[in-house]
Amino acid sequence: MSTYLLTDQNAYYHPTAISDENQTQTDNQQHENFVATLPKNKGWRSENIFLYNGFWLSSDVIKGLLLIHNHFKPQPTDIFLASFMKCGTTWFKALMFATINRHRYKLSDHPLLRTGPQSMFPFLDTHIFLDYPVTNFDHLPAPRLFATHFGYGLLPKSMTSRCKFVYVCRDPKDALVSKWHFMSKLRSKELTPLSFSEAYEMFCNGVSEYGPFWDHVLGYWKASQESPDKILFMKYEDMKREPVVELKKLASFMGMPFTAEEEGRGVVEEIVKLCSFENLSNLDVNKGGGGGQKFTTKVVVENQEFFRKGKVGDWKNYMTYRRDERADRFDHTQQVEGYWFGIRSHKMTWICVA
Ligand code: PAP
Repeated sequence: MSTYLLTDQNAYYHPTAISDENQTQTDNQQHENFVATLPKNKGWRSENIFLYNGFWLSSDVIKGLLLIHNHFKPQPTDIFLASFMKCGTTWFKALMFATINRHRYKLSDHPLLRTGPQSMFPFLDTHIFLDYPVTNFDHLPAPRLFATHFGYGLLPKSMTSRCKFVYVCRDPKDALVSKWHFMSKLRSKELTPLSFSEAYEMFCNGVSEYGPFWDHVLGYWKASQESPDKILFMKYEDMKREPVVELKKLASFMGMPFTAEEEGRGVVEEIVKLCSFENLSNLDVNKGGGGGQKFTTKVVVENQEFFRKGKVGDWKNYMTYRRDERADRFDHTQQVEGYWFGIRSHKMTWICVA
């Protein structure tokens, strides 16, 4: 069985092969038949993505979503890291795991240093079916940590009403650039490459895996306004600018605030340093040294692919603010269900106005 963690530590997993090949084939056929009934569009990694309950999803993650609805048993102590793709999952995985487990591991000999952030806790969307027919997470110690890219409205009520969510958002222009690089690397070589221009148009039209971006952000944003004790809405840019302040906020929300004594010893700064892009991206395990994220039996992504530049504002190398008005389209035209949600990109500050 595939497990994150193990007896005394929440850090490693050992997926094994699916055992019943015949049953798997029957299930897969039924799933493909169902997906074939959905509206489809061009995918960024695979040939197609499908519109399911308002979000564009790959066939694999639709399977994961259905399994989550049918089989996942949320615990009130569960904490989810939710995000749109390329908005900071890897970074926040490291920060959340290191913070929650700070009494278990010495920072000088931390599992993050040996395995990388991807192995710290399960990416539920696909991990749910890595163990045929469905992965069991009952053995994980509380609080269990999970990551997901699913939009808020897609998740079962049993999860959203009982569990805590940390949502990390990022300037969509940087998320687009990051996603285009990432998906281009993973894109099947049998398909024609996706140009940045095409990706830009698709992203603006909401057509990308887990999109539309704005529906994703606003789903969590509105829920965080209604239930601030259940959903913490955070921003990649804020964590970059004031990591100590933001990490303290995150720790308190997760129910493990830093004590004055810990703050005095510099524990917050040490965790920030441990999880920094500079530190993590230079570790062997994150530089092609064997670590990776197993999404499905076929899709395994090496750790190094989750570290590129780690900067705010790389979009400026891809979009010209005034000349072609591309950036402008992101900043000022997004109105969703009566909310304006814009970015003053020149200052990198966010405005969210109801
Ligand atoms: P995912 O959606 O596939 O899980 P995710 O981790 O959310 O990816 O995003 C990857 C981005 O976070 C990359 O951004 P870039 O392409 O603009 O460089 C990656 O470099 C960045 N990233 C990864 N780790 C860190 C970190 N520790 N600090 C800051 N940024 C990071």
